[in-house]
Amino acid sequence: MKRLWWHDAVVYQIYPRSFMDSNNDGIGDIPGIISKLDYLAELGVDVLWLSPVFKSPMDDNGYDISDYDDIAPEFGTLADMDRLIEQAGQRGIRILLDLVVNHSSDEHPWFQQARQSKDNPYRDFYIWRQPRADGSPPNQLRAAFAGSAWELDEATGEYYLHLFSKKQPDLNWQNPKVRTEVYAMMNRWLDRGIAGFRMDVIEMLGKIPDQEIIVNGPDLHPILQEMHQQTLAGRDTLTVGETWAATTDIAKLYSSPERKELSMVFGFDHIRLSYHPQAGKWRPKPFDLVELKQVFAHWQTELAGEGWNSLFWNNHDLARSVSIYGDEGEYRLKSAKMLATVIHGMQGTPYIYQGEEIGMTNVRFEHIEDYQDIETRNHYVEKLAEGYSHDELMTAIHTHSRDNARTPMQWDGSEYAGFSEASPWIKVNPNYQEINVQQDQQRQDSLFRHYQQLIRLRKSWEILVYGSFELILSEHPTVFAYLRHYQDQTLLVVNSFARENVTVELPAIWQNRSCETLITNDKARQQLSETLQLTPYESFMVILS
Ligand code: ISL
Ligand code: CA
Repeated sequence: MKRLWWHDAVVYQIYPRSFMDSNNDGIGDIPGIISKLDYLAELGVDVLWLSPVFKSPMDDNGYDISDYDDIAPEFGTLADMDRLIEQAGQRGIRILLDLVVNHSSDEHPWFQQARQSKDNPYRDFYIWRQPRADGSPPNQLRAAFAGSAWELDEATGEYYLHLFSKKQPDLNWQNPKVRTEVYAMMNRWLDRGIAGFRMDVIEMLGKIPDQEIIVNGPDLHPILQEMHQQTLAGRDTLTVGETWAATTDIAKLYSSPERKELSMVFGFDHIRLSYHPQAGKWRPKPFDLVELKQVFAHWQTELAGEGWNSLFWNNHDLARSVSIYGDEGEYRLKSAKMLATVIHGMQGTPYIYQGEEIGMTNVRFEHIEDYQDIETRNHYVEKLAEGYSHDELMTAIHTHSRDNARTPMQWDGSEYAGFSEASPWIKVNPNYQEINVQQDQQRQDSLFRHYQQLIRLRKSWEILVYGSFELILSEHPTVFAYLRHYQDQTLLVVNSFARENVTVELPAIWQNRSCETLITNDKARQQLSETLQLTPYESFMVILS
């Protein structure tokens, strides 16, 4: 396999609004990120992915862009962005920006033009359809943030498509002018010195709305190949697509190097295991570890040698991993280390989401008014009308609301957690006095240092980067164990998801081997016996000899 710089890279995701506020207006900003570059360099990450910082009316916290070439004033200026690229670069850290081009803001000049008249030159930048005979929307498509995906524009009497909020009209990727404009914009950012893009809902670009085909439409891969040709070709970039509907076969289409599309995609099959299969995230269900192991093993083995995996538990749309897969109580740190080891032990590029490195947890606001997220707010109203109870919805929100990931980063125990001196745009998680960077760093058993160590291991052990993956003990209900093989080396990674001690019998060929411990959240081992005695949430990585 041809070696590429991002094969052993670790990416850290920043949600700028909630990371660090430099000017005390309650909103995180780019100068705030710059002030924490030493912290990030100490962690050892290679890349920062910033959620959108472009000019935006902030209907969806910046995933609704009104000017792709400028920075939202609350986040800073273009000069701040240049400084960030420069100062991160000095520390060997590259910057990825979020490419949100399935839709723009309705306040983007393109849409402002488009809605002027049916013959405006920008009309075809968006997707317009006649009402049905009774005036109703063209079809049944639903928006991700509740309601119909079609909004009637009174002035011209047609509906426009918005798969997210009505302030996020979908761009028409069938129009070559849209594609040319987006590619030019991408090139301007790449020329400015960024290392690549995380591509928002990229699987929707080939949609055929009239057939209600939204993801994985027939033009998706041709579009991505054209995009690559026009922007990424000849540059040494990292690109990662957000693809909820990707199977492993589809992930290979995106990420096989010879197809020249993307470096990798985010697959979400593991995430969905805590969502109701039909009703989705607003009906949470406990995940099943045997299924979770199957999903990871499937992605690991299917993509091996053909595509590339991204490895993650968290992002700005998801629950905090320790709250879903680990323990928020007495085993918070220990289980968070275990979860980190699970991800960092596999093949692919690991992603760390801000606060994950100190074990931040879900938040449980009592009042729905304390939630700021458009998805949470809209679904609360819609689902209440559908007959869900308030209590049931609050439980779902406490489990899976996107705001779980968006409360301010907890830097220290001072008021507003050291994020800001002013009241932040969203309330701080009340647990900030126990859980914060300062507290963590004072501890002997720091989680930050566990992540630091995992990142270092990836740089020094090629087996972690290139070793093949083999699941063992696949039917065990509480232990996730796997092997990595590389040249004549074998790495064993064992992770207990149990709150109790467990004893497992090792497969015969791995019994009684001596070993070297690379990392653990408990005691180091020099020797394996026939059985493994594991303490609650124990986790370790050993090289077998
Ligand atoms: O989190 C989700 C799945 O339950 C969806 O709400 C989410 O909108 C979907 O994953 C797409 O996400 C991306 O595009 C959205 C934006 O709101 C998300 O923050 C972004 O990650 C629209 O741009
Ligand atoms: Ca600010």
